[in-house]
Amino acid sequence: MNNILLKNGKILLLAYDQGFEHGPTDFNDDNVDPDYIINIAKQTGVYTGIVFQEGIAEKYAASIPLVVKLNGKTSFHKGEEPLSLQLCTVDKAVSLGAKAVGYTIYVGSEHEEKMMQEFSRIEDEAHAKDLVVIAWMYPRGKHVEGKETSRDVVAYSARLALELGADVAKLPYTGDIESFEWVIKNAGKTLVVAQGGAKKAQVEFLREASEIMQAGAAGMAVGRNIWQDPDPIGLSQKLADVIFKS
Ligand code: FBP
Repeated sequence: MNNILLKNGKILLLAYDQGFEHGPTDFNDDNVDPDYIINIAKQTGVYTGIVFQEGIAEKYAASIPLVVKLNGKTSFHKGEEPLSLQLCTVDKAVSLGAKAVGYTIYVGSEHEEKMMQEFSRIEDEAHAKDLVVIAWMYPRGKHVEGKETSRDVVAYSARLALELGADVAKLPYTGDIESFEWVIKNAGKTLVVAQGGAKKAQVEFLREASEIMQAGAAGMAVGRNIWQDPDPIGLSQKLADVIFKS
């Protein structure tokens, strides 16, 4: 894997694809504007990459290493077995200046095979172009219901990311250091970054970040916890202290 997303061997991504995944329900008058998010990244200088779907990547200039998310699904199909298919090609991501591509696999979904096949093809194409490949490994669907953050299911997801050839696996935090250490061991040479999740109090978010790093993670990919915070700049700096100084 090339080192483009690494600083001191760590990764801190600012994720902003929630407008696609969740819809405007996550936004207020400020963070509905992609430039507000880009400004957080520019002003703080702490993010090693920024994650967009292709449309935002095309229309907004970020000047921060770009991760283009290649698949996505809306939130209109709750209760169905999740499936997220490719919407943007690797070639298009390259033409937008991407240094990395991201793809979500819903581990445990009845459709996981389709996503794994698509991911596998994308991964070959992206590696041939020297892009970093990030797998969003999210346990979802009735076969893993209630176990989305359990040690064994998240460790299995981490292992799949390694077996599939991902450079980086983005995984949910399991809630304690010991179980997340096991997750990271299963990922082998695939780097693990933890997802931020829904907005929490700053102390809780920073405590979780510290535990994630103590477990040996390479970093985090965060969205709502930063750009829904009233002080995204201050919180980004506090988070960077945890990620890069651990
Ligand atoms: P957050 O830090 O806001 O959770 O963002 C991380 C992320 O993976 C986004 O890239 C994605 O849009 C979102 O979470 C999906 O969350 P979920 O599948 O839980 O709805």
